[in-house]
Amino acid sequence: MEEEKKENEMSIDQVKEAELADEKADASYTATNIQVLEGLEAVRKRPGMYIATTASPGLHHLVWEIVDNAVDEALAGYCKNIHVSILKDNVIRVEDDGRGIPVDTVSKSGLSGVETVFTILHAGGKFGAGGGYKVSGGLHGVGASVVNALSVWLEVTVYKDGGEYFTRFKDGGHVDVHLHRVGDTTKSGTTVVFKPDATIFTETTEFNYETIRDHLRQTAYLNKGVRIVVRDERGEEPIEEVFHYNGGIKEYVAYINKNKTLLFDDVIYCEGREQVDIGGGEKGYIYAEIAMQYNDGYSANVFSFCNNVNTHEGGTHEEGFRLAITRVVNNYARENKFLKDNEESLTADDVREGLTAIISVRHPNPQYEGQTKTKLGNSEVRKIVSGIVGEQFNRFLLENPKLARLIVAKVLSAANARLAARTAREQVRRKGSLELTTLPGKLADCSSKNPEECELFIVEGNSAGGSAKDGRNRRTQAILPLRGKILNVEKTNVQKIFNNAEIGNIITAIGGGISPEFDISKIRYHKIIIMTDADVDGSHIRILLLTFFYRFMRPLLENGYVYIAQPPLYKVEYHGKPYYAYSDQQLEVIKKQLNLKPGYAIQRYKGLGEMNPEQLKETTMDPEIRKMLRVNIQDGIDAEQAFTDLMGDNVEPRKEFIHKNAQFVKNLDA
Ligand code: 1YM
Repeated sequence: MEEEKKENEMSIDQVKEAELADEKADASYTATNIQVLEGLEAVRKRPGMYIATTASPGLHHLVWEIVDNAVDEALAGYCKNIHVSILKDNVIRVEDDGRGIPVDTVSKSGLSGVETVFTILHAGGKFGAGGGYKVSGGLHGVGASVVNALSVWLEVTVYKDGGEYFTRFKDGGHVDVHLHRVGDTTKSGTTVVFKPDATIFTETTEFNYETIRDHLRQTAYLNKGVRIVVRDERGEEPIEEVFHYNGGIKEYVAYINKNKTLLFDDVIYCEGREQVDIGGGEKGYIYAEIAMQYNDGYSANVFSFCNNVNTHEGGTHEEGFRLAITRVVNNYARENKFLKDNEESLTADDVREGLTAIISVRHPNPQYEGQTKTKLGNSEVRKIVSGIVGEQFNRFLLENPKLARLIVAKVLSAANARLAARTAREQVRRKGSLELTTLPGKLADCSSKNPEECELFIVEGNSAGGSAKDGRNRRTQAILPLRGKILNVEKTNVQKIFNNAEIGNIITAIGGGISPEFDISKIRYHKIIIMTDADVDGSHIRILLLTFFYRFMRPLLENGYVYIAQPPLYKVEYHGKPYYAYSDQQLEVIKKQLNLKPGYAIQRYKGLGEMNPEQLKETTMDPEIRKMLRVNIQDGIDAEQAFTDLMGDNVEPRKEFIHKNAQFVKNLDA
């Protein structure tokens, strides 16, 4: 009524003006609409440009994208709870209790805020003046519109200022139901529900609960105070887990170290922020927080993040951290006469030994470099992190002299081990066995010198080694037999590791040295294949080798160069022809197919040594026929825990791991 009256009272000019404005809005709306559909169509045509892969990681990327918007709302201080559910039929629902995405019309696009966010590429949170602090994820951060473009349908419900609003898109972002007010509410927040498009994600549209859970656990650790509930409703009984850490990365470090023996209980925590120009005359803040804790082990575990994205390749934040801890410990050690004037300074690696640390920065304009674009490049970050850690870590040492002494003693012992290892290495080198030109006598090398086509089989036992040598392709396949167990590097210092002959052979054969100097460009094989028996000893040797690679040649694992051979468990001979089974299930299938009577003789391979060269070749080594497992470490932190659990001092986590891995105990020999 009110409106009508007003319109009646408008002057002709006013009416004309209003009509003109409407037309303009219509035109802008139509223009936007065309742009929108072109934009979203581009995403559908080349999804790889936006989400890198349409395989399983890309599918999960959609979830991170929507969750990131909710997390940003939490970082801005408006949202406390985020619920992420996998619904039946692999539909995802993400809910938050923030302000709700704006529902008003955005002048530039002529669309509501919600429609803008979900249909315009890179709309992000930047439209409208004076938006809050908004970081772009970089690796993620492609925006909710990309999720919409790659979904068969997507629904958004916004609860805001007393109203509930709803909109729906279908077929890759076409508006199905325009944003409209559904009714009243007292709630506040945003709910997004979507179903990924199977014509885009051709490999799989099946979400992995563990992947989502692990990612969200990490997100909760990195954003203290945010409560994240993850739920899987696909099974008969729903699964639900809650992640909520008021201690943030301090708790994260303690969690990573939970099965390790600590040097002392305290987690050292540093934080700070600095204002920077972010262009366009606007100012933003760079925040940095660092948590660290020493354990009594020998490895360094430093994990870094920028805007909640794991910077696997490190970068300026890690450099600043390393500079600062090295400087602080050296100064402290010298001033307190733990290090004499004539003694060599402690190195960054000495200071990092046994250190678990998380570095988390937030940057309004991050630059990523490196092969996988996971290396932070912004140079100003180096000084900021170094300044924060330099001052606050130093203060910690001054305020806690007892703990400072423990740290210095630990670092000094690392330095001593390094010096001893250097001497040992020089001795070994003089003897000739570690020299890269002198390959181990036990190695049957291949003739090709092109690493890309070369394979190194590390084989358990001399007899299997002999069969492997005879059954191999001499041009591309090299064999290194191992005698017995190799050293558990998790419980040994560097010096002993160097003096171990089996390890020395592996290092020399592979040819890239070991960390910190490991050089992947020098390795002689791009496939390192662990071939052990299918029994408990074999599993043990395998895990020892993997631990060694993880600690000393990690890039091998990161690049996916390490494989596990899959020898058969059974051989069935039928009318003179061999049939091989690689699992118990497969054996049952073969028995059925061949219609074997019970009691038919079936050979159970106890070890690789029982196979003759021809059999070993045709079941396990021939690239045309064989099946191998590729070892990959997707998440460094989970791998770190798995190795500590398996190889560390505590027995309980090891037992638990073995219980969880039925495969491992199933092959227990009587
Ligand atoms: C389940 C997903 O997207 N929540 C969400 C998103 C936004 C806001 C609140 C928000 C942001 C701002 C102001 C701002 C976004 N808004 C925009 C844009 N959850 C989810 N919650 N008011 C509300 O950044 O200024 C983009 S994301 F651009 F519309 F402001």
